[in-house]
Amino acid sequence: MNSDQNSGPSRNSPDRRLVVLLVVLVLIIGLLLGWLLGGGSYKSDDDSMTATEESGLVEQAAESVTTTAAPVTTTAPPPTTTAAPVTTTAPPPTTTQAPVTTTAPPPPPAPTQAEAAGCWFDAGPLPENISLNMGFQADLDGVAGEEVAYTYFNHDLGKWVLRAEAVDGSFSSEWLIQDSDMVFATDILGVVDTNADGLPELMVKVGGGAYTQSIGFAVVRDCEVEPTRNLEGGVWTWAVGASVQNIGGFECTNGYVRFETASLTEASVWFVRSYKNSLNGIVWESTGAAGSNYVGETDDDTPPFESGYVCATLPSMMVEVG
Ligand SMILES: [Ca+2]
Ligand SMILES: [Ca+2]
Repeated sequence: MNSDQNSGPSRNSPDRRLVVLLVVLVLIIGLLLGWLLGGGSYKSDDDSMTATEESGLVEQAAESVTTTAAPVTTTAPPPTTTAAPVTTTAPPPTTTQAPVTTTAPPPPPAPTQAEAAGCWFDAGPLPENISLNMGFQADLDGVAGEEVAYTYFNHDLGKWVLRAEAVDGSFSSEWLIQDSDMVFATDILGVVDTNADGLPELMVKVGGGAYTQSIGFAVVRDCEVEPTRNLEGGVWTWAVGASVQNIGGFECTNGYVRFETASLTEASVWFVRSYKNSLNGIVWESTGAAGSNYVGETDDDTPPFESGYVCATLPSMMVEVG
């Protein structure tokens, strides 16, 4: 039995081994073919993966670049938003100017010059038989608006009159110049400020003789025009001019007026009198300074001063009146 069992396989062994060898060869060839074909596909997969990975990195890099650039554009807007408030703050001035024009109309009831000055005076209408001189218009009392002062000759009275009126007609006042006459026309010579108090005086020619003119000063205060006076209460006038034996004049300076007069004596020298006077209210007073008054004589017949007057005038406007 053992021999049969052993002889069987030994008899068929060459064929079986050939078959096994062929099967092994087929398997090996199949494996080789499979490896060759499969290796190419792996390599291409790897390449595609790396390629997609690289492209992915490029895209991420590109995105990171754009996302980092974006903050720059987001930080730029703030300046434009801060610039806008400047344009919004500009309009307010135009809106605040508008109220001024709307508040301007309401206060039209302005007081008259007399009401503003707290006084009242009415000289009445001008007489009919008169001759008028030109008027001087300025703020003569230092209150409210301007006043006009002028002289006129009243033919019925044979006298000159100094008249002052508020421009708005709320007050008027007159001074009858007693020393005036028809021969020498009375005129306002100018608006001055002899005492440097800011309030004007009217320098007025109130009379005259052959070689001289008589000059006085008047003021407009409390709605009235009135002459200035000496300490005794008389109307202050000063003779200005020159004759053979007399000269007179004055000079306004430093808030006072130096009035001078001189007469030629029989000894052929000039007897001189000089007064430094300052207007206090409507009264002329000595300045009180040492040497304010001077009385003396010259050494010879040379005149001690020039006749006439020097007094700076304030701005005023010449106007037609009546
Ligand atoms: Ca006035
Ligand atoms: Ca004055």
